[in-house]
Amino acid sequence: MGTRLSAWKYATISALILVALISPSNLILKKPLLAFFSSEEASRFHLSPSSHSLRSESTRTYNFTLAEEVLSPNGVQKTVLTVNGLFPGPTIEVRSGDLLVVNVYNKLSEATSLHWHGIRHPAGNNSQDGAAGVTQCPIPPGANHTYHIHLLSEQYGTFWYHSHQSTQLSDGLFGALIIHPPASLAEKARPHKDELRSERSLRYHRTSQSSSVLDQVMLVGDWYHRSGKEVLDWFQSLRSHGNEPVPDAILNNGLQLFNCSKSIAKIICDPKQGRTPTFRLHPQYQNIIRLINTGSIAEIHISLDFHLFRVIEADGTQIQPVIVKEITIAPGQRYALEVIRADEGKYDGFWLRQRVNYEDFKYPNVALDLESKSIVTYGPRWDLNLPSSQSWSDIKAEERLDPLSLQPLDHIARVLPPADETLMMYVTTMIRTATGNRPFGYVNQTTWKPNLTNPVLARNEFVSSSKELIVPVNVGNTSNSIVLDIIVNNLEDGPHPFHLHGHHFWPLYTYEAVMGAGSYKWERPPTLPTTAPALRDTFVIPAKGHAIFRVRFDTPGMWLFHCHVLVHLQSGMAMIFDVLSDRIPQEDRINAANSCS
Ligand SMILES: [Cu+2]
Repeated sequence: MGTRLSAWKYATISALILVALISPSNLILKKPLLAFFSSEEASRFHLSPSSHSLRSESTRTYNFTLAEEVLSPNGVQKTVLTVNGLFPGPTIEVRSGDLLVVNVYNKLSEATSLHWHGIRHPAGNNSQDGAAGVTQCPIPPGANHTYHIHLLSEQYGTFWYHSHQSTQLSDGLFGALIIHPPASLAEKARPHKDELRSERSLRYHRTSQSSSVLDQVMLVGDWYHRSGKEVLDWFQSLRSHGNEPVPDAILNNGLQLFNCSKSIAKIICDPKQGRTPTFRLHPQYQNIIRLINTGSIAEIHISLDFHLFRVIEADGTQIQPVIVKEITIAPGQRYALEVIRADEGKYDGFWLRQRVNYEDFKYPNVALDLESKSIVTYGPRWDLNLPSSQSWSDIKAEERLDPLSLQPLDHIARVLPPADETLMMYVTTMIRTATGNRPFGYVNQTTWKPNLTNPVLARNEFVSSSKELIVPVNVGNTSNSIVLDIIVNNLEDGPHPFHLHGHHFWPLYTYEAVMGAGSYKWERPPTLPTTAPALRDTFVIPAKGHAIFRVRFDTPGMWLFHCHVLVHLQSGMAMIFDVLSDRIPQEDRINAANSCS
């Protein structure tokens, strides 16, 4: 009785707050959710757009204590890296133009660093990028380090933070970072009325045309029961024969239910500690999900029974919405989507399917459920039976998200500048006798090994070596930027999701060979688009093929470009763009050097 009374009280108070906040331009509201979700259910993965869109730019400070804790996210015990006792880490919510200050206290037993994935730092802030060995020394155990992240006034969307040191990402050191647009931009980002009208003519319904939004985050990614170090050691041992380690599970927001009897490896497993991830949607609201692939290797296909996805954002770029039944998301990538119900109200709960490709793995792992699931419901979750919904059985090619076809929402952003120069690269993993028959990742015959005591940015000279490929990117005296076409050839039979730090790029073209090698041929250049596709910061280079990315480099600094597959990065598949290094302010370089003392 007491709980119910206080719920009513909350509802009344929030209604009053609402009345105070509502003006015709303030369309994004979330306060009533206090009444919709019980306090137990209201989650740290639920976002509060209005708390940020409606305020002015300010300094937002987060204090992060990193620690090692033995947890059982899916019932299987593992030493997990937590932030303030949480796995995944707390959700950071800010707005465009904020100064985000993160005080990190490293209580881990090893050094660490945090990278703000997808964030475009203004000039002079390369040292805040968090790439250990490139822009800073890692933060030693027991030490503090403060990041000052100046968010650009035009950047907003779905981002994340994660460790950029060693294998800590695969042990759980990550969290969501959401930048809300100010109300003026939020208005612009909403779909055009024409688009909504044409959607309504389709044979499904958005539950309402409500202007209220339920906005939540899903951190979906693969999970190893072993520690990241054991996984990497195995990959780099003679035993792996260069085969990538197959994960054991897919977690959603740090949860899953594991069938303990399925593991042939030695594990400590208690099924009572695992839980099927469950998400509640609001039947009257616009339901937005921000998907982030936080995994170490697997691309994940995501679909929701009897629902369509209206994808509105990719890697922080607002896109012309596309409606699909299935999304494939690679490690590091993000998509924001609106969930649209397409059944006749027959079901209470639905399966969200998180499928991985068996073909992506070179040996079987019986522990891995190839179609791990979460539950999505519109009702309270405590009286829920397991969903009886069926999967989409007839997903056609055009009903899957085609990442190359995504168009920016902003018409001005559709202008594609021509390339000033073209750069060719080759990436692969190789087993060579010179490296003791152990696999290493390569970019153009170099295998990256971060120098953890003398980061690149802190040096007097930026010179390439076999362990650090540093490619200078310079512009003429009269310009502040240069546009490069980067052709990345993938010499092996597995894909590589590549991530560029500090810049976004236009993915112009990809090619995957059916047989043999699929490297770029100068004599037969493909036809490239003439208008700009949506800017990305992470994109898959297909197996035995190549990709062409166009980048406008405009921010001075040492920016890493690397594969986001953990064992590929950790065994060397990375290189550095030395962008306009003569314009890097001394203070930025001193910051990098000071991180080492
Ligand atoms: Cu890779």
